Amino acid sequence: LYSLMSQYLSRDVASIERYIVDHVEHTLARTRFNFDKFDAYLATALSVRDRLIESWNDTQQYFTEAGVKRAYYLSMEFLMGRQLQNALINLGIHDQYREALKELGFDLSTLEDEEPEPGLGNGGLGRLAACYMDSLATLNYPVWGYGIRYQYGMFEQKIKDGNQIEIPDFWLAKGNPWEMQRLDVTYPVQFYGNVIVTNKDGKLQVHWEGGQMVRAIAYDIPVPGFDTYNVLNLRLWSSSPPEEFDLEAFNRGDYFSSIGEKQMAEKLTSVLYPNDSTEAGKELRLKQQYFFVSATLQDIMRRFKKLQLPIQQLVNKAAIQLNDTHPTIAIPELLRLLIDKEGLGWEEAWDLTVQTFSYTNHTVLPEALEKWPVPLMERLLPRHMQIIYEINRRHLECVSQMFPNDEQILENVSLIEDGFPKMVRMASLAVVGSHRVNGVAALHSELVKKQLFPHFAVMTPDKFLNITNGVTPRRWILEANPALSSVFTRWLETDDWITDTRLLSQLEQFQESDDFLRQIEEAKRFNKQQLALRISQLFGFQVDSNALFDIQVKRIHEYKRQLLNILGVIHRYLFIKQSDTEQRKSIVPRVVVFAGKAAASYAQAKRIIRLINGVCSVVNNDPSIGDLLKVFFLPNYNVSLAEEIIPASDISQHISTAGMEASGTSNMKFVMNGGLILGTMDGANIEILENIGKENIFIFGLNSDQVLDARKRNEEFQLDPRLEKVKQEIANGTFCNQKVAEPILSCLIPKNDFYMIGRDFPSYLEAQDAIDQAFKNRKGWIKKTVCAMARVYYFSSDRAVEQYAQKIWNIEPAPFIPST
Ligand code: DL6
Repeated sequence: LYSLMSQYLSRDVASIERYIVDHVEHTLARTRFNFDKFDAYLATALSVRDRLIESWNDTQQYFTEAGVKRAYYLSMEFLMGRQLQNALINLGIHDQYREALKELGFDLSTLEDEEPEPGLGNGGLGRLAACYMDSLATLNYPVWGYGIRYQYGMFEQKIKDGNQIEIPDFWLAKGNPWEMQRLDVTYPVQFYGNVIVTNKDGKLQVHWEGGQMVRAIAYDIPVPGFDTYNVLNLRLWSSSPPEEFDLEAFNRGDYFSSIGEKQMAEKLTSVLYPNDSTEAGKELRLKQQYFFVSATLQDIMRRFKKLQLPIQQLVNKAAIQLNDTHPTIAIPELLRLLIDKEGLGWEEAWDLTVQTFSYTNHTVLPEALEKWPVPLMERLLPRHMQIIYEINRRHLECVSQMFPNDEQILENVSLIEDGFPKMVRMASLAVVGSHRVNGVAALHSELVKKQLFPHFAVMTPDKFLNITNGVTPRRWILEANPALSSVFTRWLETDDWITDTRLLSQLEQFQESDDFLRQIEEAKRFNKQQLALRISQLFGFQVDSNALFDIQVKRIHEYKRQLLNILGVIHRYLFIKQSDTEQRKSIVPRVVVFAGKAAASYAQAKRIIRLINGVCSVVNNDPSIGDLLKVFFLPNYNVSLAEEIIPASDISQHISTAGMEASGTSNMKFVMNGGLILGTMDGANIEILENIGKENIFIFGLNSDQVLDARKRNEEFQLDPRLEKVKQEIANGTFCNQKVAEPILSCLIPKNDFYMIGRDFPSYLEAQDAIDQAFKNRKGWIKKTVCAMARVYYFSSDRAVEQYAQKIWNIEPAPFIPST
């Protein structure tokens, strides 16, 4: 690959060897004759980081000197995936490093596998943030990411006797070569305490005093773009005790309580919260949010202050994006800084705040829209609670002018929910305090307006917009699928598609070329063989790579309906078992793959994992089934595993109950990699259908209006007899014991079936039949995948971040061109 970046780097293999060996000797203090694989990985990573730091410094200095407006992406999660391969490819020096390491006796891809994956996110939301950082860097936008450096990321999942076991993931155990600790960038963060009002020369002044202090320390991770000199920054905060020792406690002889305080401070950023369990540890979660937001705003303000501009200019120099509701406390925090520290009046401070913030909503699930108990907020953040009350008072005044004498509306739109205790509605606060609010797919953005915030949408219709998610073609095509990438480059006679996915549309013209179709098929076969190899290493089963690979990988959640999938698998199993030799000839062999984690406290999701594993063991060990059906649950789904699985799919399932999946992003990745989708009319599936054509996607089930209607009516209906049979088999205990089976079966009683599994089951099976029929026509199938790949270019994160930059942040690209 040609790379602009590589012009500025030494491309010479001998110097690369020298850089690596230098780190072995001087950083790791090993001898050049004695270092193991992990040392080699570390030294390699450090040598790449050196290159990144140089560009990072230049880029940041350039942004400062040019005085550009910057955007800040605040996210509690960044699921970056492994860095080494990504950095080498983006810098255009992968081949040179492979060569240099070969000379040193190491294989680069083996070293890449040595890298522990930082699991600093739950799933789609965190991975989206990582895709956006890659695109922003590639397109030279002046943006920084801000987040938390959790010491324990998403747990490691093991499967024991079919059950999920959670193992803490101390990903930093062997150090992290990609980060730079910045002991020069630290801020105090305050909790608890009291609000004192003083009168100075007739002017009231508000002070937040006392309480607990924690120190935030910055860790910077350089984010290289593809084929550009620009390198962006991801700044993650870690908590530590304040610098001043608690002398008072010490002098009281209370040595242990002074140490206890310190440990408390360190605990703050120790663990990532799951996004689908609600109650546990609320206070710590809110503390994490405020800690991260407070440090970030102090940092942004410090950078702004260096420009020596009037504070009113903030909006021309900074745009702040709230990635979901989690960082919403930033809104009252900025107001507090502007009013209490900068001395602005309320109106001016409020306008500035609203113009600075924008908010992306990522879910309509009520349980994921955060609310905080008022008593907790009053105790932990007393000044913020006062500010929120004042925002609410003014907000309700506007509402009652627009909707006079309507108590119901006032109650609905109030930022404080009545009850015991009263709760602060953070999503509503995010809407009121932002000038733009976006959903992440067309349907979702409509639901945000109609279901979540109907009155806000009437009051401020121009605030709401849609920006459909996208994924980066660098990680998700180029790196994950080198076989397919080289076919693209060969036929397009350019690798420009890596930064301009629209070029992929030209692939469609080759669909009549047998040679092209053969190469596409070969790439797919190669990827399926690789996955088959992984399956045989994990489970000892040899699977046929000519079988249809049918994949569902994502968080395990009832609304994502892994249950519907496994019920379909059981039906298929029973069907094969009762088929005679003649009937079996027409059955398409399938390999069904599941992967995903359930939140540790989500009992039903864990039962579904248990059922899936029960089915795996019965089906795979039933000699009467042979190669016609094999089912696997791959443990510990993460970004690296996704990179292995996604290129190998023929079909992937995105089968959420319509109206419940905000967007989905793996649906985009699968299609880019030549897999077709089995899906519902939900999230981004709808737009994927519109782009690739209905003949290239398998859609089934109720749409979102029909789901709402069915829930409202909640009528009795007759379950499909095939589903009854499947239920009977589960009830018989074929796959799991009664403790697991009963709560699953009870959800399938029509009156309890919130997720519409019973209603969608017949059309799901019909769609599965259509897939089998289509797959039998090999050439027809490959043509479908080609059309889909050629037409899915819209879902690149390059397009998505450009929309954020233009429609929300109002920022321009700022490429730094070094003098050679
Ligand atoms: O926007 C990224 C991603 C979407 O693709 C998923 O559909 C959506 O579920 C996810 N949202 C969240 C929010 N929290 N919860 N639950 O993870 O965002």
